[in-house]
This record gives sequence, structure tokens and C-alpha cells, in this order.
Amino acid sequence: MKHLLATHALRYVKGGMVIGLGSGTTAREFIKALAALRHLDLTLVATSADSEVVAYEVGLGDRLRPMWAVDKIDLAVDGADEVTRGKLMLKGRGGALLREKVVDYAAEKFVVLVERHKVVDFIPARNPVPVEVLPWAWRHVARQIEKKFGGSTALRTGEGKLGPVVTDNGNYIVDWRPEGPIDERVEDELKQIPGVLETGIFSKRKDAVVLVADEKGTVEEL
Ligand code: DER
Repeated sequence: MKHLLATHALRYVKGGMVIGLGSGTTAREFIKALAALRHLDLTLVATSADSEVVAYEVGLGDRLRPMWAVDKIDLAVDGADEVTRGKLMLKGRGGALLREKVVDYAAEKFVVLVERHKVVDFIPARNPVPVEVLPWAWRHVARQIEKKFGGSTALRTGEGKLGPVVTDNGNYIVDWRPEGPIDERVEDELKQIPGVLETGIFSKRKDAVVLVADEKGTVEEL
């Protein structure tokens, strides 16, 4: 289904575009599919080291530029962990939420690729809310989140390395499990806490094109 979504998203790609590459397993499929359009003049901005590597692996490494080197993002293509019918999204299970939000919010057109089970009635439905925090203050920030918003927090630890996950930006991630569904205003409210650098709540792109694939092999726009 990820490959189906990825090839479906190619229709939005035009020559001369600056394209934001999301992160995650679905975004990887899009980057691989994009290799078929290598004849086009494309500039690519990756939202993670992982997506950079995939772009290199499929021969698109020479198109990559950092965000500071481009004047616009024409199209961003990304996945999501959960999305409501009102296009409130939860992202960040892959730990790339900060650069993703910069690119996804800057994009002229934002295309989100999800499988059916990720369409939920409210967020968070299954996943915690990732919060990228300043490492030096992580426990203080976690306590502030619990104090102001309730629920519980946990420092995200990785596999293959003892200790916390360190993001591509050198920060930690605190995973917050609220006691119930969250209001989209929490995206801005969380960022009022000093030391919170970004959250996995994506509420400001209600104009996003959300493509949903199901087991029958159909793709429909949310
Ligand atoms: O971590 C992220 O934000 C990813 O984009 C995530 O939301 C989707 O990852 P997946 O395509 O591997 O499910």
C-alpha cells in the first residue's frame, strides 16, 4: 500500500519543482518512486538523515539541498502516524518531526500518504505525542508538560544504543501520553513551555491533500 501511495503521489511532481521529502517508511517509498522522474529538473530537501540516505541510494543525492539553500518548497510529500477526517495529524514516531514541520508547513502543496488504519476519530488514538525538547532541560520540560496538560511522559530511548534517542538536530524526544483526546490548540500551547522545540501535532495544514490507501488497492483523497 505504501508503494501504491508513493506512485500515486508522483502525479503532483513537475519539472523545476523544489520538493520536500518527508521521513518514514512511506516517505522512503515516495523517494524510491521519485527516481523514475530523474529526467526532470528537481531540487530535493530531505527532512531527515534517513531520507537523505535513501535519496542517495536511488541516485538522487546530487539534487539534495539544505532548507537554507532554497527559496521555497513547491511540494512536500510525507507520511503520518494518525490523521483525523478534519486533517488534524499526529507525526513524529520516526523522530523527524522538527524538520518535517518546517518543510511541510512551508510547502505550497502538502501531500500526506497514509494507509486506512491511520485515519482516526481523534488524536492521539494509539501513539504518544512526540515533543522535541532541549536535552539540557528534558526532565524539567517533561514535568512541565505533565503539570500543565496532565497525562504521563517518557524520554524516548532507541535501539542499538543505550540512553535517549538523539534527533538529527541534536535534541531529545519526550513522548507524552495525554489522558484523552487533545484539542488542536495544544500544538501552540505546548510550545509556550520553554525548552519545547517542536511537537508532533500538525494542525495547520487543513489544505493538505491526504491520500488514503486500503487493502483493496484503492487510493482515495480524504
Ligand atoms: O515520523 C514521522 O513523522 C513519519 O512521517 C510518520 O509520521 C509516518 O511514518 P511511516 O510512513 O513509517 O508510518
